[in-house]
Amino acid sequence: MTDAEFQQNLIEKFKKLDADSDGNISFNEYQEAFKEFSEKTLEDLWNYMNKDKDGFISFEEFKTP
Ligand SMILES: [Ca+2]
Ligand SMILES: [Ca+2]
Repeated sequence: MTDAEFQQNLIEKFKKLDADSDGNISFNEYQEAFKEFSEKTLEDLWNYMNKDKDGFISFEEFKTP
């Protein structure tokens, strides 16, 4: 996979999670997408990804491991 393909892949994933296409993933959108995870796992992963704690996952946060 090239860097461009990898980037495109990330954008596709982000768009799928961003149900209302406002450029941010809200906790509700995130929860809908990962219903099969336990609440604890969801919260841990959310807190890990939402680095600036603003209540949304931006694309910048999403693409940063
Ligand atoms: Ca959204
Ligand atoms: Ca954030």
